[in-house]
Amino acid sequence: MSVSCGEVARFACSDWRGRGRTETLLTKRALITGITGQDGSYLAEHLHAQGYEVWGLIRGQANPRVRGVRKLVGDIRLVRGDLLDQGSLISAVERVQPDEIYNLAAISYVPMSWQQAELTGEVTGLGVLRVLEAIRVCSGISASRSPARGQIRFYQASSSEMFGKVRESPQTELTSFHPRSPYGVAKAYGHFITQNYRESYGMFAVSGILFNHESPRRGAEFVTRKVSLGVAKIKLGFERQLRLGNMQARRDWGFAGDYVRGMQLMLAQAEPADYVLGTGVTHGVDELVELAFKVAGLDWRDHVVCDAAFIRPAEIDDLCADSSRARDQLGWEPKVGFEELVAMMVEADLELLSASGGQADDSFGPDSW
Ligand code: NDP
Ligand code: GDR
Repeated sequence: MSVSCGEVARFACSDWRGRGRTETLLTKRALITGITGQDGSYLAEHLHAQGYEVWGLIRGQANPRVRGVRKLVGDIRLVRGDLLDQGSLISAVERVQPDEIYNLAAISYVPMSWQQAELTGEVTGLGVLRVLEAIRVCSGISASRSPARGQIRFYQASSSEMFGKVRESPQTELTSFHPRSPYGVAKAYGHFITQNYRESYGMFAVSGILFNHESPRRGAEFVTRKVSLGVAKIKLGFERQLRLGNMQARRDWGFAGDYVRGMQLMLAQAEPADYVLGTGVTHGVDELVELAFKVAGLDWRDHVVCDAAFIRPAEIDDLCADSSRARDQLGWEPKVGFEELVAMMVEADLELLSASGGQADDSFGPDSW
């Protein structure tokens, strides 16, 4: 029976243990870890629009962020699981029986990785191994038994943080790593273990090495959102100052909505491979700040204070992506430029804070490392 994209069909099939089931299936079923994060919600929306049945892995007993993601992406199903708990991941894969798994879950805030280095290694590093093991066990794959056709395809959220103290610029899939934080080190482990499972077991496992990508849904602890929220609070009279760390750092910033398209394209290829996604253009934190204040008709020099509490023990000075492989092989290109992105974020926060009387979901407190 052939089912074209987006069509729905009823048919009987067996799960990986051979138990029969009859279900209504969409063409593809995706399981997303990290569904409550920035990328999780955009990816869920994108896959849903492509006709996928979308499942999200949720941790915790009463995760407060579930309501938020349900509001953004109505039509998702949820399954419990935690990257720290191997059994829960096996149960989740067994229950969902996905065609594709996107592993977006991580401790992703770089300063926190110095405060909780071991936990970061467990979640952001070993967590990747646990998801791969769940796939391997549920698919009956071993060193002597390759995966059958129709195997689960796996996407790992690798990061430009792995390049760290960069060896060359711009960075490609072949640039070697010199991570500068426990987070970057953990991501490098996740990257290599994904590659290793591909090479050891023939799994369709790929890493997207993504450069910074932002949006109005970005966590308030990251610099772009901290700035857009700060500008909005100052403009509306709720605050007078914005305290920041290293204003000289440079990043390759893009829009998250563009990057999730690339994730799905990576899993749609005939052969598994790793890809860099970025804009190829870098800007300084100082440029970000100047532009964000300008969008609100303010002068940053009247409000921004440099605070040593936000300086990191080891910094990455400059990152710049060379996404030629993604452009040539996936046909991927970012659509939203830096100026548009900053304006989008400042305007969204002005609207949010105007409506909420200055309240935003930035309750983490000061984000010094
Ligand atoms: P977020 O920090 O917004 O989201 C992280 C997600 O991980 C949350 O949904 C969180 O769930 C989940 N999570 C944390 N710990 C666990 C755990 N133990 N078990 C299960 N889930 C857990 O990240 P982004 O959406 O920005 O990024 C997505 C991924 O891409 C991350 O892996 C990040 O490191 C990586 N990345 C991001 C880039 C960016 O610029 N945004 C660039 C390159 C890579 P909960 O709600 O329960 O806390
Ligand atoms: P990054 O993003 O560390 O690149 O990791 P972040 O926005 O936290 O920092 C970017 C740069 O801004 C400088 N900076 C500040 N950063 C924060 N958070 N707060 C400040 O007050 C501040 N002042 C200056 C930082 O020093 C840094 O140089 C993000 C995360 O999403 C990772 O999970 C992801 O892997 C990488 O991007 C690619």
